[in-house]
Amino acid sequence: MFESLLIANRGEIALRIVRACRELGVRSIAVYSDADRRAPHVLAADHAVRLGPAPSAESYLNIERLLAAARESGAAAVHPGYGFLAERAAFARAVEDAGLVFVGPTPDTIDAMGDKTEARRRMEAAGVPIVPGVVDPVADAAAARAIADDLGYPVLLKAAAGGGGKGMRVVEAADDVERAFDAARREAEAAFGDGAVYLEKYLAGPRHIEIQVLGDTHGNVVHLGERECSIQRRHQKLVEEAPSPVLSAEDRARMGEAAVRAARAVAYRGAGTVEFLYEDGDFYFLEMNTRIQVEHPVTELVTGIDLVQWQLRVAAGEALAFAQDDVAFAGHAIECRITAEDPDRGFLPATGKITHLRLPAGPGIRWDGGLVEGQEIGLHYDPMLAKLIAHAPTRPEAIARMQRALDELEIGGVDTSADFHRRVMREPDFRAGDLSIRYLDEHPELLEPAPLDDPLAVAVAAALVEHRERTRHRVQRVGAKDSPNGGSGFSPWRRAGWPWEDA
Ligand code: MV4
Repeated sequence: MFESLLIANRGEIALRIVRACRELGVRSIAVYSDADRRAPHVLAADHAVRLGPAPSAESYLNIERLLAAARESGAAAVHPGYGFLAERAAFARAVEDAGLVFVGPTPDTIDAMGDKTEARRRMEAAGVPIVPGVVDPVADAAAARAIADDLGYPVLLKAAAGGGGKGMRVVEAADDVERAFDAARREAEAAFGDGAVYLEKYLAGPRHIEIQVLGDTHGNVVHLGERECSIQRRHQKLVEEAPSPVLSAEDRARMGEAAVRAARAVAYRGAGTVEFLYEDGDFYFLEMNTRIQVEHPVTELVTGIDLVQWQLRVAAGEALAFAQDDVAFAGHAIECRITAEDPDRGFLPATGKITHLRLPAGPGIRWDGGLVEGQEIGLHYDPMLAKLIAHAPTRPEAIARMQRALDELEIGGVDTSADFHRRVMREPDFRAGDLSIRYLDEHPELLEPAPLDDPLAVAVAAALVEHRERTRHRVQRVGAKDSPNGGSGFSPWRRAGWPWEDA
């Protein structure tokens, strides 16, 4: 194992990687921007290096600064986490050129999967099912029209340099191809500096099911089963689970084998994810993510395999200690992403200081987060604050456990998505496992506060409001300036006193 690791990331994933370092006896080196000077990942690491000002471009995305930090701190390896530079081949190359180990696949693998048409070409050659369509960029609108006529409508135009849903356009009818093609080309050019566009048959309501793979440098590749990630909003996943509520053991084996073929086709090293669209027992390769993913904990909980630890072991040249037949699945795990966003206002990003924090604990609960009281949540970085993961023998038990944990969770001072997750856990289609990528379109009620429709709850609420009105003078005696809520007298986490108690 290498002696030290620079973690080129922040927040919960940086902390997750620090924990893996601790268990392996690797010295952990955090990096931070001015906004993160006292962030939990900085305090947790063995050593920390300042990168620069808060904006990502001047800190977590600054390759020069990161390499300088690695040099200064004597790092032997670099872990990119997810987001930021995790899937930039140029970063992986720069790390290796500096004589350091990059914890991830080779730059060539990242390049091959980053180009979506190249990826489709390779997958087709490897016998991995791809969505019907082309494997080369389309030359012009006329060519697009001919291909689309042939495939049948609707079709989907995608940017070859895209991914993650950026620069996609659905085309419903032949007359719309030309306009959509020109728009997609312009959008791709503006977003990626590369106007190449290709097209696929558009699937209307599939599930998003992805397979975790793990490869080493000795030619071993295994898959660790699937994650169902259908519940998402604007390509941001919100809830993930393992296993999928619909996959049979045969489906799992077929998709797993396809994912292993996909990984072998690009000589995959480390932890990666092969994304599929799944509809009625058929599945199609979508993209491969060449990084550790946010939702990796659900796979860790059902397989008992520490993915981040294995990323480090593989990067250090170790061979996988288990074969496909050794991978066993136990129970069901669900992850809710807790973000600083207000689900009642279109997931508007929320800011503020964490004034109160109570974290869930107890059987089968895992909290992957880097949150502390007093922390300022700003707008510089991704709004994801933490992940709450529940593991139990069955899916209904995992849901009940997640509900119990969400009820224990208290975050004061910043709006979060936790209420949204409470609604999802109660929603009948979710509970039935009836999911698709259209889930939130089909459940707009989840994006509004739950109606207060229980007569008893309404009566209690009215009584409390009445009480508060009558005792306003008492509340106002409390030092308004010191109050975390600016002196409104109300805090959900601070008992203001019940009507039957003396103030
Ligand atoms: C599709 C599709 C339907 N048909 N491709 C969205 C992100 C990018 N990874 C590919 N995406 C899609 N590709 C065909 N041929 C629907 C989506 C899609 C989607 C996929 C996975 C998870 C959520 C999604 C939400 C909207 C659209």
